Amino acid sequence: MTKTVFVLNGPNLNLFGQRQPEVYGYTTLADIEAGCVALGTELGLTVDFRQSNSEGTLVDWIQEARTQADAIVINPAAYSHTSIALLDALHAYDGPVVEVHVSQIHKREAFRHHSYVSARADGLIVGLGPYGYDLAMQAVARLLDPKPGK
Ligand code: CA2
Repeated sequence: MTKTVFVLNGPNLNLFGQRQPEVYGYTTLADIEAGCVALGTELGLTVDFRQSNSEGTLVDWIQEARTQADAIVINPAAYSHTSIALLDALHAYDGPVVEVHVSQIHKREAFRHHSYVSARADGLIVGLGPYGYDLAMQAVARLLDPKPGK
């Protein structure tokens, strides 16, 4: 049976490719979704890609992942820096979690340097643009099916 990965995206990420290209580039969230789905096929993973501007909806999806997803890739966007609710929800989730940020948050404003979600994430990928999602997909594939010595 193929394994399922929830790729969850937080507030304003639907605007990728439409505003602030100097920070976030020209790739749209639809492009990122297509890349994740294609890579998922290569890796034998079913991708369920979602975006919400609502913190509560993201909490609901993380709770849904407890029974519906083998791993979570999450870009919590601005909720990274504010949301204990997302952290608590992720603490109730047993599978691998990889946190992605398209921009290099540690080169930006001080308020972006801390992520509550990082306290639960098994891995972090920051500053590598949309390619970070590909790396996160490869990371969860490896975490779900570890190779000896790697
Ligand atoms: O670098 C990332 O992926 C972020 O998670 C993006 C979030 C930001 O709050 C985090 O600190 C880092 C914001 C995404 C907002 O995206 C926009 C895209 C175009 C125009 C306006 C916002």
